[in-house]
Amino acid sequence: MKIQNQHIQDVNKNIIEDHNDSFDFLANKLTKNGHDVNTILSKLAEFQVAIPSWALGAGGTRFGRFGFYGEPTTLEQKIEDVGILHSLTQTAGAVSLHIPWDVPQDYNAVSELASSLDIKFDAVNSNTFQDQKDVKESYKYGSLSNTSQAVREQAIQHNIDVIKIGEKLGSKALTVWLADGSCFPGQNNFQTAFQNTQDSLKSIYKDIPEDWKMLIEYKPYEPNFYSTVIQDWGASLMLANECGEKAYTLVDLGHHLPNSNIEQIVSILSLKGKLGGFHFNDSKYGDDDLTVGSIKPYALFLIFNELVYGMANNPQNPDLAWMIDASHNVKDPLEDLIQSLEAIQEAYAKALLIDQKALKEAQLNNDVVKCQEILQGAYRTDVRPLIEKARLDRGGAISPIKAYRELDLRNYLIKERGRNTVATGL
Ligand code: PSV
Ligand code: MN
Ligand code: MN
Repeated sequence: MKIQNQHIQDVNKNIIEDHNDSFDFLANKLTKNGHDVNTILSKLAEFQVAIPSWALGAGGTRFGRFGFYGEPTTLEQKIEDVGILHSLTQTAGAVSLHIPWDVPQDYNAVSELASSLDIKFDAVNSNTFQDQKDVKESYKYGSLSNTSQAVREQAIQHNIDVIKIGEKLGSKALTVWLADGSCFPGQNNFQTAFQNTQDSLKSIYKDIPEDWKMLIEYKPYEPNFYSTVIQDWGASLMLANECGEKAYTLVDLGHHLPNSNIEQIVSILSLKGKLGGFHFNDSKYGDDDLTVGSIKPYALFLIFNELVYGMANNPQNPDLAWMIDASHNVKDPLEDLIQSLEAIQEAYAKALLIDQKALKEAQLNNDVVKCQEILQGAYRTDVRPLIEKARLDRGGAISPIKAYRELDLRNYLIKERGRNTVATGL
């Protein structure tokens, strides 16, 4: 299913006047305060976030899964869903595939479909946290860290196969997330597990193409509950440094212990030129994978402050691979992703409003109150008209949720695909 641009414009018609009023008011105010509104708008329009193939269906928990009707079952349908998101929001111009869930049957057809919807293939993700069909070795006790060489070799080969698939689609990065770890003290020798992982990653790295990145994701716990081999950014950074300059750390917002200062992690990785990728989500307790910005929007803004600073001051970093990594148990996945995309844009726009010069001056004067005023002044600005305008200028919807509902898109998908479809993935 492809949305006609005219349909989006028809929905926009009813709210365009309101939008124009609030945009003009905000743009005047920002211009008076020395902001270049057009530059902000083009930065917002350029900011594209990848949608992972596993976020397009209902997630579920270990207690059960409540399906969402009309879920995509094939790779083509997943790409079409991203196409819907992109048409409405103009900020979801990429998809991140998970192998083996998303191995294309027909590479040309898949590539053509994606480019017809203006969608690129972002990082490809390997999967050594489940046992795959028709393979000899099991990952029950780990993959790249396993004490068995045969298991490690199988996991290494899988990652190399994933790179080859990504190359055919034009991806430029491999993301490695390992479930490896232990559930009980004494189960693993920490040093052996880490050393094995390092050696395995180095073997994979040899096959990373010249213009690719290898992104190493960390996570402190789950599915292993006593230890995780790559548990934090320090472990990830050590491994990336060992592998070489094409290897980077990937920060997933949900992969930190409670109250971690994620913005500081982001800042120091940027300084060291080792921040390569970013997974957005939100959480109250752990790796909850909730809608971005739904629980801690101020923390998200502070993280964006560091990202914006890093993008402006740390050319030693590559262009980051941005992705939403969320799970949808009670909401329509597409509505949830729209809300996430909006929250990302909102935090980014607010961070762009921070007067960096004034902040630096206040920091040099140790004017702590002023520093806080500057940050919170930007945070308290209602930037929604800017985001609306950035979308509208590119043919998107002023209000993507409203358009999604008014165009009755879920029912179209149900009619096309049937009710009880189940998306492959997490
Ligand atoms: C599991 O925590 C996880 O959500 C990681 O964040 C990965 O990015 C993703 O699964 C898919 O491999
Ligand atoms: Mn992740
Ligand atoms: Mn996660």
